[in-house]
Amino acid sequence: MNPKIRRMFPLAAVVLMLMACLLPFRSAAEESGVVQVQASEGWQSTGITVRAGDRLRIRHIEGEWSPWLGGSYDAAGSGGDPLCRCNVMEAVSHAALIGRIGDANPFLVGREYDHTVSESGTLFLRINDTDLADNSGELEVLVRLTR
Ligand SMILES: [Ca+2]
Repeated sequence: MNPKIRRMFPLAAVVLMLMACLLPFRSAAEESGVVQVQASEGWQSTGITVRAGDRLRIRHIEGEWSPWLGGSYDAAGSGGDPLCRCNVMEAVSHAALIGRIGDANPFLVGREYDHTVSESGTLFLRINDTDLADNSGELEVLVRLTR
């Protein structure tokens, strides 16, 4: 073996061992945050950036909201006519929690969401209701990202 290479070998071995140790932690990197979603506002940025291939988990942990005066519902929404023109997402429970990544199509979150996403961008959340003027309340939501 060339003496120069022989001298480099222990250093290279140490670097490789360090990389092997760090690799499992890199692949299981997790980011999480608690986000408030207001019933009376449209798409709200969570400030969380999602990348295609990430496992995205969203869970309603506290609070209630209403799409009209006097109601009280959780992230599953009020049910009702899923084809009502008052919905942002058709065929989804009125007042359910819904999400969107960047400019992609919205998806139902409900009480719990757990999927590997295929889009990249900022995660937005809102209530499934187009008429925000008579809404009240807010949901507290835990967002967890694993990449
Ligand atoms: Ca409303």
